[in-house]
Amino acid sequence: MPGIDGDAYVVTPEQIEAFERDGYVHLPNVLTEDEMREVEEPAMRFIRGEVVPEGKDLCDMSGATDRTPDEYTVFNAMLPRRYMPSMRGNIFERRTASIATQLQRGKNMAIDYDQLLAKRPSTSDSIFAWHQDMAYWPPLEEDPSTCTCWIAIDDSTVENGCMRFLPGSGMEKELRAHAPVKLKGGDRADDESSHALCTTLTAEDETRVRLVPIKRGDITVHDERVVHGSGPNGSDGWRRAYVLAYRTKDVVDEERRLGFTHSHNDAYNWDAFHAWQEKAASA
Ligand SMILES: O=C(O)CCC(=O)C(=O)O
Repeated sequence: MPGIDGDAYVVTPEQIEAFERDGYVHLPNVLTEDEMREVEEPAMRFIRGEVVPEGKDLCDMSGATDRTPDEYTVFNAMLPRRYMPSMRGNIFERRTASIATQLQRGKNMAIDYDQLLAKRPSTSDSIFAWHQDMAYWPPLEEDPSTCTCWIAIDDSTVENGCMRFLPGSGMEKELRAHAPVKLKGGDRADDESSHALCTTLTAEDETRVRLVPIKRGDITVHDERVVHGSGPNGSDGWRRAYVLAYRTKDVVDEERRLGFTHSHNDAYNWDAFHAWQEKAASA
């Protein structure tokens, strides 16, 4: 039977095909209401400022650089499991481990990083710009296959800025060009301070965009190349989500050898991006 099976979650062949074809898939009811506490309670400790990630691991992914955490419109805590180790091994990890293995057809997948993303209510710039995840990461030798499991802590709706995807965009031969998100007022932030990258959609792309509203406890899973992002939160509640990304064990090991942990404080982080950008520019 598809769905929850103890610590596992059984994915259907159709869901695996959708993931491979579109670059993302929506899986309903991955955590029950009771199980959601294991994700929501730690998330609230970050949002309330009781656990504070170091340096740039607490940032605003809207692209703004001049705000304090209580003003961030896309409140982003990188690596919650590093800063609150009691989160490790929770039910979301156990279930998504089984999902990642199935979607990647038995590959050896390991947790690469996690992230908490909370959009402040009624904020017009709480936009997560269009991007491909690989644009944020260094190009490596090993198999880059990824399952980024994004769980809705609140019902995620068109109004509050649900995920949106450009299906099939990950099949394109090259990564699209990305640039740092522009700050308000038209000044381009340097990548070091802005944290956020964006790519531009064509008019034809726009006709193919899929908005993916999901319920609390549902997840979307996306790969490393699909173009995706999310719109602003125009509702009067938060849009909270927790992300756990699995990549092949080989690529995670390669990243760590290079000192790349997905912390925004890594010395290698933006060097890798520059190398990628230069490669794209000279292609
Ligand atoms: O939470 C969002 O709106 C965007 C998240 C995202 O882009 C990601 O997890 O790769």
